[in-house]
Formats: sequence, C-alpha cells, structure tokens
Amino acid sequence: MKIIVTGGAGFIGSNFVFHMLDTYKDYKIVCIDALTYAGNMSTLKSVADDPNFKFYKADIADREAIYKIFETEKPDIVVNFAAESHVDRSIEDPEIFLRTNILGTAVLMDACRKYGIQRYHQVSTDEVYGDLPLDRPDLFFTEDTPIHTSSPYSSSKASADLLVLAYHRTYGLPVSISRCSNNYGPYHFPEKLIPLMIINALHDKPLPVYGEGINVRDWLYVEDHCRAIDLIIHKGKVGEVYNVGGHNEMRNIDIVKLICKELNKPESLITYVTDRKGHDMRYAIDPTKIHNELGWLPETKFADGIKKTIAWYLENREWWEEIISGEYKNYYDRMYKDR
Ligand code: NAD
Ligand code: TDX
Repeated sequence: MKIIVTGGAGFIGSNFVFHMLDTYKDYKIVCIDALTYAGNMSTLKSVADDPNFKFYKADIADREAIYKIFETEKPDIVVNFAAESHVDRSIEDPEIFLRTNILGTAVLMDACRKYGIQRYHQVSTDEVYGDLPLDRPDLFFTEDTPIHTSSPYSSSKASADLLVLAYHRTYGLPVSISRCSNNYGPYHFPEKLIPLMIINALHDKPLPVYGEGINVRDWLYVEDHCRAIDLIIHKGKVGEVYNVGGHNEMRNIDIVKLICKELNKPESLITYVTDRKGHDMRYAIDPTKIHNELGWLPETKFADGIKKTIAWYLENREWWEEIISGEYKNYYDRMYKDR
C-alpha cells in the first residue's frame, strides 16, 4: 500500500506520517509539502532515513508538479492535509487560502482521476459548520448540520469539501471527508492558541486572550485524530463525511489559566486584547457516527494530553526556538503589537 500524505511537514500531517509508519511496517508513505512558513523539515527528521518514507517539496496547486509525482509514485490512497490553516492569517489576507485550500484540492483530485486511486481523503474541519451559541449547550455539530462559515479560512475549507463531494457525484471519485475539532499536541505551530500560550508563558511574556476569553473550542489530542483518519481510509464508506471530536469543550480562558498553573506562572500575565473579527463562539462535535460505524473513541483525556504537550514543548525547545526567531517575529508584531 502506498499513501501520499500532503502537508506532512505540518502539525497534524507529521503526526499522521509517524502514526502510519509505526502502525503499518509494509506501507510506503510519500509526503508532498511546499514547506511554507508552517512546514518544517526538522519535524520529519526522525523518519527522513526510513526506507518506507519519501519526501517531495511541491505545491499542491502546481498541476504539472503534482501530475509528475503521481505518475512516478502511482499511489493507492491520498490523504490531503496540506492547507493554509490559521484563521487570523486568513482575515489578514484571504487569497493564498483560496489558492491552496480550494485550487490545490481540485488539482489533487484531478491527479487522482487521471492516474486512478482507491481513496482520496480530505482532512476538513468543524469550522465549516460555523459556530454554536454559548447558551445552547444541548446543540452539537452533526454531519447533517448545514455548512455556514464565518472566516475566509473556513469558507475555503467548506468550498473544498463541496468540490470533493461534487467530484464523487460527477466523476465517481472514491472520496471521504473528516471534519475534526481543534487538535493539540507535539509540533503544533507556535501561532496557535496552546503553543503560543506555552511559549509566551515560558518567556514571562503577556498571554493575549481575544475578547473576554469565553469562546469555546472542543479539543482533541492529535494522535486520536490520526487514528480516526487511519480508520476512515481503511474502513469508512466512500462518499461519506465523518465528524471527529471527543466531547472536550473548554473556554479559551480556562485553557490559558491551566497552562499558567502547569508552568507555575502567574495569571497576571493574562492580557485581554481586541477580539478576532467574526470570532466563532463555540464549536462542539457530535462524534456518534464515527463511533457507531467504525468504533472510534478518543484515548487521551485532556488532563493527560495537555501535560504531555507541555512536557514536549519543554523538551523540544530547539524545534520552536528556531521557528520563533525567524519571520515569525514579524508576524507576531503585526498581529499583536497594537492590539
Ligand atoms: P499546519 O499549518 O500546521 O500545516 C500545514 C502544512 O501544509 C504545512 O506543512 C505546509 O507547509 C503545508 N502546505 C501549505 N500550503 C501548501 C501547498 N500549497 N502545497 C503543499 N503543502 C502546503 O496545519 P495543521 O494544523 O497540521 O492542519 C492540517 C489540516 O488539518 C488542514 O487541512 C486543516 O484545515 C485541518 N484541520 C486542522 C485542525 C487543527 O486544530 N489544527 C483541526 C481540524 C482540521
Ligand atoms: O493569541 C490567541 N489568543 C486567543 O484568544 C490565539 C492565537 C487564539 N485565541 C483564541 C481564538 C480561538 O477562539 O483561541 C481559540 C483557538 O484559536 P486558534 O488556535 O487560532 O484555533 P481556531 O481558530 O479555533 O482554529 C483551529 O481549529 C480548527 C485551527 O487553527 C484550524 O486549522 C482548525 O480548522
């Protein structure tokens, strides 16, 4: 079995590469990644010499490059993680989100049609459903919840999902889609809430909480997401969407306070800053379908996962120190200086 994993030098993609190489000793994993600001070869260092692993630096929206790789590799399955993934960056400048997330998805699926494939899997997000009100804790996103997006990021991901389902109906492409809630764990890029707060707290820098900090996210340890995708590509039904989430809703402010506590830092570091434009209030996944059909359940409780994650950032300083010393500084200033 040969699997193309796009975006494998990013957060979830790299964790998926590790999971697959560990779990299936006879599978070949071919990673395609453009190595944007979010992709890092040092993340893949532990598998670089694995004979079952191969890496191509390429942009998924570059049709010629992608067709060439498919012609050479003839993959059985494609799992598409490659994306522009940060909501705040999409608010600043949407265009690259449209190119990578929509056009890139179309190019990959065209390559699948041209060269033949057993399965094309699209890694999507709960953000395509929009948000839920804080005063209705009884409401959850199911696979039948209408698409109703808020940001350029989520709109680009929703557009891609519609294209994936259209390619199934129109061309009979064997597709599946997973829509997962917020992930956390090793190799999470420092711009995102949990790593940003860990790294700032370690430097005794202000912890910038948007608005009142009462927005709710549904957190899942990254390895649990990887196991879900593994199950879907092997046993999930073609043409179907599967929601992935572990019923672990938390307010942003409570996460930040927990990080302060774990690192023994004062809560006085917390600084309330101007809210994100169009900020979604609450995400909450109903994972009944993937549980009933595929037997998936999350294995890592948040209390353990956050400890493991903090320990990882403490033990892997060189990984994130290199990132935050470069272009990231400009991003951070742009985003937070006058907020
Ligand atoms: P990430 O930003 O950490 O990684 C994205 C990777 O894609 C990087 O390695 C980057 O170099 C690569 N990439 C970007 N543009 C590319 C292009 N044009 N061609 C090839 N490679 C390109 O993102 P992540 O958090 O690992 O998210 C992975 C996927 O999972 C995304 O599709 C995202 O929408 C989805 N998702 C993320 C979360 C989350 O909480 N992080 C939750 C649900 C779904
Ligand atoms: O500095 C911050 N302060 C803050 O209060 C940052 C970076 C975030 N936040 C808030 C905004 C959100 O309510 O924390 C929450 C989480 O923010 P992000 O880490 O940016 O994640 P989110 O916007 O929820 O999107 C994530 O989950 C769904 C991923 O980045 C997406 O790729 C995924 O689809």
